[in-house]
Amino acid sequence: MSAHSPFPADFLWGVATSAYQIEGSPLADGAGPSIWHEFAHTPGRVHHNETGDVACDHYHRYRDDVALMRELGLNAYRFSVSWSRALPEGRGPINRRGLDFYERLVDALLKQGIQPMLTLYHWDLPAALDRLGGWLNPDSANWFADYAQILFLALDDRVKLWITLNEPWVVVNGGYLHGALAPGQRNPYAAPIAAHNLLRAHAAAVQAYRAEGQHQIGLVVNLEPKYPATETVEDLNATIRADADFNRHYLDPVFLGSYPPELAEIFGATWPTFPDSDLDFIHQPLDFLGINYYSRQVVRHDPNVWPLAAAKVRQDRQTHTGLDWEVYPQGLTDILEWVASRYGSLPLYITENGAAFYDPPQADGEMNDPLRRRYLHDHLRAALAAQQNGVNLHGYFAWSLLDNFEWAHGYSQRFGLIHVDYATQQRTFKASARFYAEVIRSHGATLFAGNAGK
Ligand code: IFM
Repeated sequence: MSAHSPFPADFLWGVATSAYQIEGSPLADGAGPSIWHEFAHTPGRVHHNETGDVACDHYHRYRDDVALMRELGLNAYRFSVSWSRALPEGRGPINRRGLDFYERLVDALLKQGIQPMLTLYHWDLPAALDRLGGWLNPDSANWFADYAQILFLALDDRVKLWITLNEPWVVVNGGYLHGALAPGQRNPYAAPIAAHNLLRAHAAAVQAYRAEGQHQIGLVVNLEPKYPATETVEDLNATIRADADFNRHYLDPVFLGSYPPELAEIFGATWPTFPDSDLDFIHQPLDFLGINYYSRQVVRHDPNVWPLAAAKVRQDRQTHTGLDWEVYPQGLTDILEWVASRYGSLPLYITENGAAFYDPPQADGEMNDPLRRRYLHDHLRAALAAQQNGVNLHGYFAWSLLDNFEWAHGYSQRFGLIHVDYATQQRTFKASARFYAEVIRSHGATLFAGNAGK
């Protein structure tokens, strides 16, 4: 680290994607359907009834996409494995051709000097397991550990960074509490149970890794600092509830061995009692934690919002992204410092950070996306500020390499550093991609150039 190169020499510079969002061909080569395949094919669930059937056709174009990563100068790439490609029924017979795709991808990455970071679960549960109750079935922890073990055996000789789950809060909140995401349940009784089984599944995979694996395993959560709208007791308490629900529901059990007490208040009669032995099992040391950061929330008390009795106060004077998320880089510094102070100094990665903005077409074929470029600049500076305050930060992964399938929003929201023309599958670097490449090339020094944030 020097004045010109503020990031450590072994810092990981990456981008992140997930299987269903980019691969396309979800049923190719013997794969089984996932809950996202079925959800997207249910009319009315996704914007314009769009699906991941083609997406970015990464399943066929992965070599070209790895070449783009190389052009960006990345030294790391975070992707997820589709469980139902490896195990079409979620358990039972292995589909070798499905696994082969990930072997080829990992080999292509390594050949270009790009370190793979592999997520085992990024929301696409095999549909066959959902028919058995999905994450509500207590056996789900064993199903997941068995699947994880198959991946460890296949790839731990080449993959050194493993992630169990991506964003369990979203899986539960979208999939089991409010129903906007697959599998589309709206059930306050289901949500705490699904959350608990996800945590048990995470722990079971970590335990299996300790027996089989040679490298590192961690968890990825999405975090969002919560700030009170006013200093009234009502708003302060609402903020604490929102923080417990969003930021501590998964991290407290993993790192402290207990659920935040506010959850019982939030879920009321639908909050079950969980055995202490489960919490002991969930409370296992991790090698690192991945944090996905996009925005913050200013919170006020609102009894009409179920079940939190807390509402977001829109900050109208601030820039908002296409998804109406406030752009707030300071929140990244705050949340990294909060994690380090509450849970200790384990290695942290920013495993996702990015913004959906409308990118107007340009006559000359150049894609100019000043808001995304600015977002990237300001958040990298915010990450560095936390690191300089002592946070043990090891890498940054921009979301996302390519424009892709943004879940219930279909293709209407573009997060890519690289633009995708879905009619032709042509990829075009946006200005933000060129900026990120320059940040990587200069090892961060360019973030401090006079006009870097413009
Ligand atoms: O696209 C998602 C990703 O799958 C998980 N984290 C947030 C991203 C943007 O919404």
